[in-house]
Amino acid sequence: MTGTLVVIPTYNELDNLPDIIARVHAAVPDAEVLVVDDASPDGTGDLADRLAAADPRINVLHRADKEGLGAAYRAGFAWGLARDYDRLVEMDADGSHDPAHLPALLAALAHADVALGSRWVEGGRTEGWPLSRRLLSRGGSAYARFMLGLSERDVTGGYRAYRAGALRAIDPGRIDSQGYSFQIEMLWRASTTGQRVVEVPITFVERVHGASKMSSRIVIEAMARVTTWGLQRPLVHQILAFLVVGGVGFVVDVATFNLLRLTVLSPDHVHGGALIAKAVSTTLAIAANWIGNRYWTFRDRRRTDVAREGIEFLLASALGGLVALFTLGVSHYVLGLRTPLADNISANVIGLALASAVRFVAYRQWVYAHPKPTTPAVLAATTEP
Ligand SMILES: Nc1nc2c(ncn2[C@@H]2O[C@H](COP(=O)(O)OP(=O)(O)OP(=O)(O)O)[C@@H](O)[C@H]2O)c(=O)[nH]1
Ligand SMILES: [Mg+2]
Repeated sequence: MTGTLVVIPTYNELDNLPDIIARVHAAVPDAEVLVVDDASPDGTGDLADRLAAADPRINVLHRADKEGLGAAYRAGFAWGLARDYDRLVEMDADGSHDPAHLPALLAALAHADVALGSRWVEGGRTEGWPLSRRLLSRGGSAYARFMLGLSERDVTGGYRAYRAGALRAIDPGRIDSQGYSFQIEMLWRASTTGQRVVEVPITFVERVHGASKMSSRIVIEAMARVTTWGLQRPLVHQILAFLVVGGVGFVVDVATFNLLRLTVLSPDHVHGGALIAKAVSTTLAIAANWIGNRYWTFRDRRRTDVAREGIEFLLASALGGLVALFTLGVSHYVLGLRTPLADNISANVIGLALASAVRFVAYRQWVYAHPKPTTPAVLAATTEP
């Protein structure tokens, strides 16, 4: 069978279902609809059966238990792929996803494999959402984009159209997320399987009837999963490890400095004690950073020539120090911001951030630029004539 299948999962959507299906057919008359109902206590499933009996374009898949949005979509997509629809759409029943956007989403499949209904691109928006909900959605998308290296703006939305081939490649059966992370994982798999993804602006309308099934559990599931997936990506792992190591180095620096000043290098007894204490504490902090980055952050790239790595690491760290000094200099002398607060911000907030960024790039692109050759490569290189 060819054609379009709109999959609509429902749980207690009695007041929304007839309207949403009628609007789907008003927008795309020949679309087929599949209602996937998880034994809704309010009788949504029975209503769907009655609607299906009166209209051959409507189908119903009954499931015995409420198992979450992810499970409902997996079953609905499998149903549609088994019947060879060539375009499959996912859409909420609660009216948040306006069927009037369907033609635009389907049209986008002419030159893409996946079309995302997007609230956060030019022309897209939300209606009736409080600021907190908008921030949660945007923040969640931003976090997932960073952790997973996705380029789309709206990665949690649930209004999407897929070509059948793309859906087969994504293989929803392999996805085990339930809530929002189902949508994120679908998109992530679309990206890793090389699908062309486009975003189509939509207006997202807050539901009018019925209760939201969104819960803190769903948000926590999404955060935890995205974090776990992201940490498996080398760059994210490196950035986070670098920051942790830097934090430890900072503690070593401050603790050593104060310990020395309070004991053997007290300024009352030793002339220039503070300077010596700072020199010692900085050296120790750089050493701590080196150990942490060599054996953790960049462990798969650490070099056999330890001395050379150490010298380069020291130079890269010094470069970071110069950047912080330069930032303070510009702020203090060029911009004339001379209050203690301004000095602190330029040295310890902006300067530190810039210096850390420069150090990270220098470590990654220079000191630890090359992955450690694997043993067979080393052997091959050394046995070559
Ligand atoms: N079959 C099935 N459908 C579900 C389940 N949970 C939610 N749904 C449906 O999935 C769609 C989205 O759920 P909503 O409760 O609107 O969740 P949301 O859109 O993330 O949250 P709100 O914006 O607050 O509405 C709706 O059509 C629900 O009826 C479930 O466990 N099983
Ligand atoms: Mg909703």
